[in-house]
Amino acid sequence: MRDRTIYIAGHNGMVGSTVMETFRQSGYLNLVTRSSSELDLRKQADVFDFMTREQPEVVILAAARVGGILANDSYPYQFIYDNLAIQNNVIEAASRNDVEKLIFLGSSCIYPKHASQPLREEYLLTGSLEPTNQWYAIAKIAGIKLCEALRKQYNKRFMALMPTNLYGPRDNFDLETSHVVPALIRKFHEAKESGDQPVTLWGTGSPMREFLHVQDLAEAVLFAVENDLEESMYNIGTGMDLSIRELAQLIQSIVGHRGEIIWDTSKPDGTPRKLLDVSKIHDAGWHHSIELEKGLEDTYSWYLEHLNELKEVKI
Ligand code: GFB
Repeated sequence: MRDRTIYIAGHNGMVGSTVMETFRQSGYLNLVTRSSSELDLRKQADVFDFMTREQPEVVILAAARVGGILANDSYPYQFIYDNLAIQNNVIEAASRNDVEKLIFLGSSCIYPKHASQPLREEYLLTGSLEPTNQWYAIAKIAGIKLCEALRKQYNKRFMALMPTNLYGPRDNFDLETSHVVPALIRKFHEAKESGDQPVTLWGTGSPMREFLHVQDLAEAVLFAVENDLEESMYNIGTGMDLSIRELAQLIQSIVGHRGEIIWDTSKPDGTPRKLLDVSKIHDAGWHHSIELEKGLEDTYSWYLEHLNELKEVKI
């Protein structure tokens, strides 16, 4: 099994790079990768040529246009178009070339804004989406449905994993486009360094969020590659959430900042809550292993070690 050729799309991102490292450490040696400058996944002909030449047996689709609440709200066209183009091209090319298994990665924002909690897989498409990330969510829902249709019509082993909000080493620490965890690590660190200045955070602090360390997601991808899972879609999370205010207090204490926290309510809160029901993947045999506090401590250590190399990633 470990000699199978596996194409990891998006291997330079936080998810793709962690998946690649995890597969390498588990003894997979035939890993195929291309950077976005070598292969633009939005270009259909190039993706078809690449897949025909390489003939991977497994494809992990971790390439996507991603970002935090403000990036999603500010660049709606890039979030819907780039994601649709990438996944259409990769999924169709994989299907045409008889790839044995494809794992498509989505996000918990695909569920309706006011769905009951915790979110079960069958709540998909039962209500309207959170407006700030509807563009990204619609693209991801289309990707899930592409895999489901190929499964239903052609019996392909193409499936989707829906991770909750992710964090960890190699995240995007740009303050405009990042997610909340890297933004808070950077804001509290920089405020501490300038003498415990006040830190301004977005929204009211009341939204509830669930966080999964990217290493746990990589383990879930490995689990999905190595096992024959029955369903076409599985939620991947910890099953536990906390408020953004509680998250802020936790990161503040890990970083050691002693100043004030100011809430800028002109910035959006987004979905009030999105806690995943993870019973399906638990029943299949996967469970997360990194608890939030430990994961945040490790991420802060990684941030400190890489402060000098961190480049600002802008869309
Ligand atoms: O992580 P985040 O950007 O994304 O924001 P979402 C989570 C919450 O943290 C929101 C608050 O309520 C933000 O208002 N927050 C407070 C901050 N301070 C900050 C800050 O400095 N930076 C950021 N980024 N947030 C995204 C979706 O939603 O989640 C994506 O837009 C995707 O499409 C991703 O699904 C997982 O959880 O609100």
